[in-house]
Amino acid sequence: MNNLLLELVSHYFCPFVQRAVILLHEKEFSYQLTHIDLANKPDWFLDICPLGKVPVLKVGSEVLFESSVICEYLDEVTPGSLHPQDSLEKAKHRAWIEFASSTLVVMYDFLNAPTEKVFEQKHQELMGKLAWIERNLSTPYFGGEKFSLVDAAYAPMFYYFNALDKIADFGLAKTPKVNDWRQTLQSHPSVQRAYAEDYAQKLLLLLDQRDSYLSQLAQQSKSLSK
Ligand SMILES: N[C@@H](CCC(=O)N[C@@H](CS)C(=O)NCC(=O)O)C(=O)O
Repeated sequence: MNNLLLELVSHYFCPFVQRAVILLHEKEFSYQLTHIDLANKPDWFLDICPLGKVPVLKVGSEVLFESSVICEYLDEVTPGSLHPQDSLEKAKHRAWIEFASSTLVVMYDFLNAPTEKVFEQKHQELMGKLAWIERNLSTPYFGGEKFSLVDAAYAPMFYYFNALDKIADFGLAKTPKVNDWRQTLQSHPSVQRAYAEDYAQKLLLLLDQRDSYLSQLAQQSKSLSK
């Protein structure tokens, strides 16, 4: 089944794309990666994707969109499900995947907050999300001993943490179980393979170019370290 003809339409910095990349590695697919410019979406992409968002997975001539749908599909067509068998547990995992998506949106708003006030608001929101995760997390993985689709959904959030740690201490390690989970996921093989070595550095460069409160903090931390 892993010899499907797969093409993932991607954007380098998109955490939703990274979920799909993690699954592709976890389930040992070979695939082609096509990066697009989201500021200037090509017509062929707009013609196949009703939401105009990445990731899109082309399976032969078929098109899938929405990261959680793509991840479930990749899981289902290969042996060894990354979802719990029990229906209630599976439903709970799906709910926490939704929560991961809402956390990524807050994270994006935090990274791009234009003013200190918005930045502080988003920081509080993010810490609130982490507290919810802390209370519902098993270890070492989200559901216990086994890597699951929930883990793939959250792992890209920690890629962001790596870049933020280079700017300042934002208290991201204050939730101890989340912190341990972060370490577990970052040494999980498919998560490591999906994470480009230079990702944090490139993300910092991108954030630097934005007119955001975080970019001001990044400038300050650079001048302090000189
Ligand atoms: N719910 C979607 C979210 C995907 C998403 O927000 N992708 C962003 C990039 S990270 C995008 O393509 N944005 C382009 C746009 O909104 O025009 C999923 O899980 O796949």
